Amino acid sequence: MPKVSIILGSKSDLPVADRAISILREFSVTFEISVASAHRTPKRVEELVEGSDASVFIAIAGLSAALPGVIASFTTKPVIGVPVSGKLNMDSVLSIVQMPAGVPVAAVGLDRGDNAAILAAEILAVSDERLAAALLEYRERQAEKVVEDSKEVVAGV
Ligand code: RP5
Repeated sequence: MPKVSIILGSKSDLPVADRAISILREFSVTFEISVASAHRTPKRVEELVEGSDASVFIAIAGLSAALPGVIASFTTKPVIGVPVSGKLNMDSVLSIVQMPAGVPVAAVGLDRGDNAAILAAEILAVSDERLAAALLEYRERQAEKVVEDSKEVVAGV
């Protein structure tokens, strides 16, 4: 049973989804992935959400990015929206952030499929000790890299 459902508004959003997929694979979090558009295939979005056993949704969309909000309208499971960059950028960011009261969507940064996957893992880790330990180790590795980077910068000046 997949723990995370990734839904893309369009196949063109795949590069952003790839960032999420590589993080989910790194943490051995099972996922399913599909393409469904809030505007072009609204019924398909409803069917996918209502038919999914996933615990967390990651919705990736650009332009007038209604997809995360529409997914949230069909479920009380957590929905993480990933705005996809384009000509304007603020269009997708605001479409995802500015949800009306009562139907929240968590928003990560522009094209940040990786952060969406980490946040999904953090949500799942509340009841998964293995995942919580893996996330802690990931943070420690990040911190070590900053220290190593600093040494390299100092040595190169
Ligand atoms: C959005 O419109 C999609 O999520 C995508 O980011 C954007 C462009 O879609 P395509 O015209 O490339 O299918 O709905």
